Amino acid sequence: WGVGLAEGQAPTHKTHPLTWRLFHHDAVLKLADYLALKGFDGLKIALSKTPKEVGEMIKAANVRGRGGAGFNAGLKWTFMTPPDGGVRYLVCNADEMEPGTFKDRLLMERLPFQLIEGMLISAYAIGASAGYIFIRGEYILAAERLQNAIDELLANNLLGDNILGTDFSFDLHVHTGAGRYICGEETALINCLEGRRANPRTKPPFPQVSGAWGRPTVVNNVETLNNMSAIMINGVDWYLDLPKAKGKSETPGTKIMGVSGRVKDAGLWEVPFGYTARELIELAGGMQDGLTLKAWLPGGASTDFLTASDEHLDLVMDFDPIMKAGSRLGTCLMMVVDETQDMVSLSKNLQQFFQRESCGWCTPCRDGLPWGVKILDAIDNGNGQDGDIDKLSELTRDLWIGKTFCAHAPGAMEPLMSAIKYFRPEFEAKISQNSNQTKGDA
Ligand code: L3W
Repeated sequence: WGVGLAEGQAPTHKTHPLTWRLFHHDAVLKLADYLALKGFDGLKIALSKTPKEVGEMIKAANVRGRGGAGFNAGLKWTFMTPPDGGVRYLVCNADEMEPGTFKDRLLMERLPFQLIEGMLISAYAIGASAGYIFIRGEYILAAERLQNAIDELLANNLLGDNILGTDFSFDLHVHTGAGRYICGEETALINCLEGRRANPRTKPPFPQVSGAWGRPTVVNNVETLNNMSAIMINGVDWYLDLPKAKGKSETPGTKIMGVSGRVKDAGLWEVPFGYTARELIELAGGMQDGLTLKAWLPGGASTDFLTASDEHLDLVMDFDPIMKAGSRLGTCLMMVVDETQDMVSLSKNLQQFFQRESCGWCTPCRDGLPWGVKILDAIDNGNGQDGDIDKLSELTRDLWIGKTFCAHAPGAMEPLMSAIKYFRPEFEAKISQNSNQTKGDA
């Protein structure tokens, strides 16, 4: 966890606010251990302020949402409709199903109290009296550890009624999902939480106005919520200054970044914003012996392929630079592709995933994604036709933002569009292998 530190220097709550406790314990699973490492100091500071003051701090800190979209969490909180005496909810989005992404799992399995403390601070700020951790069903260990932490906190007046003797009360529940990628979309998540079919809802109204059971609801990602305690303890200016350690970004805070694929040492690192893609791959020990980097996805399957060019490898892994290069940052867990991997079958694999995970609610997504798979499968199996690449390109336009109900299909089109853009000769080569072309009638 000591990335960016001089030799012998230990990570602290100031240098590595998300993971420094793991320098002391492999996992912090007992309340006593968490309390000994500044546990709930952030909550105590928050409770000494008004909810409005806490909300203003988080908004000023510009904690950009870590689930993929990068929306300012504190600003999102301000969209809650004013209290009317009814219940308001805080939901933690722990449905981490983005391919290649496993940062929230680490935080929940090893630091369950830190997430709950972040939720308590956030719930206090937005006036929520009940909360849910919506966690993907496969994360069995994380769900167990969160439930154990909740039980211990309830027994110690750190959850439930009149927390620490104040007027603030908060009930928290762990809700396991049944395995649907679309539940990561906040309104599909809310439908699922209510026991309905998990398809997205129309936005607006946003959940902050009408969310779970029609009540004002904030949905924040696990990693986002993990930032709250450290901001209370160290202050907003400290958070804003964190990227100065690298000097290449103005996005506040640190981020759990990672690399998977055929690198020597795949994994996760907490670093300040400002690391380049090249530096992240170096942290992962570089490519495995004998392999050369060909392409990479910045953060999950629903981002765009970028290449091994210096222009792309020197990009700072940050929301705006990656967006300018044509992709979204996504979860910032890179997936690398080497020269031995075939972009057609890789694209097919990704599209099969998105097709399977479509909720089927809107026609373009439900019917369009299988078309993409069918064409890619034909090309991959030597049955490609002249014109197939044009058809795939047309599909990427037909399934783009504004033409589908939610971001699922447009997200699916990102890796496909960019694979064609940068690796078109690989598609053409496979099509030309088909000796049975029905020219002009594909
Ligand atoms: C009020 C406005 N609120 C935006 C809020 C909105 C949401 C957040 C981001 O996901 C990618 C997608 C997947 N008034 C607002 C507003 N908000 N404008 O800000 O919103 P948006 O629309 O930019 O993004 P999105 O559609 O929620 C975009 C990925 O994120 N995704 C997320 C998955 C996350 C997890 C996880 O955290 N475990 O699975 C799901 O679709 O890649 O392309 O809160 O309410 N005018």
